[in-house]
Amino acid sequence: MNYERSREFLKELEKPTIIYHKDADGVCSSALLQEMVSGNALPNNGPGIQLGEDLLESLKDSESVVFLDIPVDQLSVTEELDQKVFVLDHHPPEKDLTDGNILHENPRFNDAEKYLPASYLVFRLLEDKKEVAWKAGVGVVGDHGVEDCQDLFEIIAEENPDVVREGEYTYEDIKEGKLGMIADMIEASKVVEGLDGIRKAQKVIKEASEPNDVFSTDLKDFYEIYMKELEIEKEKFEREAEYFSKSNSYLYEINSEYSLVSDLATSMSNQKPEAVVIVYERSREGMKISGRCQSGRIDVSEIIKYAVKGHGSGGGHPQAAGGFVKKDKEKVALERFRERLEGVS
Ligand SMILES: [Mn+2]
Repeated sequence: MNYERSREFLKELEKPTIIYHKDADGVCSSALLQEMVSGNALPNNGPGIQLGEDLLESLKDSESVVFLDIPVDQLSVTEELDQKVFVLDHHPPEKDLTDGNILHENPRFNDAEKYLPASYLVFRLLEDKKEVAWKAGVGVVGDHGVEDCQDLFEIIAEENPDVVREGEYTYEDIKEGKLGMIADMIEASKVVEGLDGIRKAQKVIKEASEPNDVFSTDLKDFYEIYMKELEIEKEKFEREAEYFSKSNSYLYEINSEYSLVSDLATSMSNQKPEAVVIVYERSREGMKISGRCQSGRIDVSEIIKYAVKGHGSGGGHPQAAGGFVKKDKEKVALERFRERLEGVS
């Protein structure tokens, strides 16, 4: 990651369109980048890391493009753009896109083990903007990146001592504090209002001058709706999930007007770290799946890949993974889950 080279490259861009990942890190890194470049910021609008056709088409007319927190090296979008493109990402890279008009920065090119979320990287690009360090803190805690970003939290503790106390900065402490709550509020905006919610959250973070500003916005309402709905689903999970005692596993179908599949899986897994938790939701398009096993006792990524094989896609980490099954193949996938969860011990 060469900060000086990135600054030079960004200086040459006039009003780039900034495409950011639709999560707390994407929201915060784009709000921070708007401190140094003027340009519109839009969330990526496809499923997962994808960009919708309409968004990609509209990018062809913009002067230049910045991709933030999106592993576009796994997509083919940059091949379709001939203007200047800056890619700033921290996901495990598949290839280096740097070439002619494209500058691709990722700290993992030099150090595969370093985990520095996009918000941290953009904050470092800014230089001398300590008053907005807390925005980077929100993105970093949203991405579980506190450990490798200790220097950032030292700055926040100096600037906002009421928000982060000086000392050791652990994920648990930061998550439980105001910065963690703001990260959850951004997530809640997406769950409750989808992309509109994410856009509102981005605007709120961009305009806020201190963390407390965020607590008197729409985001607070989204957060309350979200927490209430999550509580209802957690209770239903306890009553209705199929339990497989031999493997200590749960299989649960969620049916909510909000998109809570992965949040419910995370939440139940926090309560039952030894158990395998599989949550799924059917829709007109097919079936979305989220799996967790906090202790790592059983590799959920492997189980999901097995269940969706030939009928969709899936993957992730051993402790946390996701998948999707095409319409009319839900039954096949569920039978495979049951077969595996009954058998594994
Ligand atoms: Mn990120």
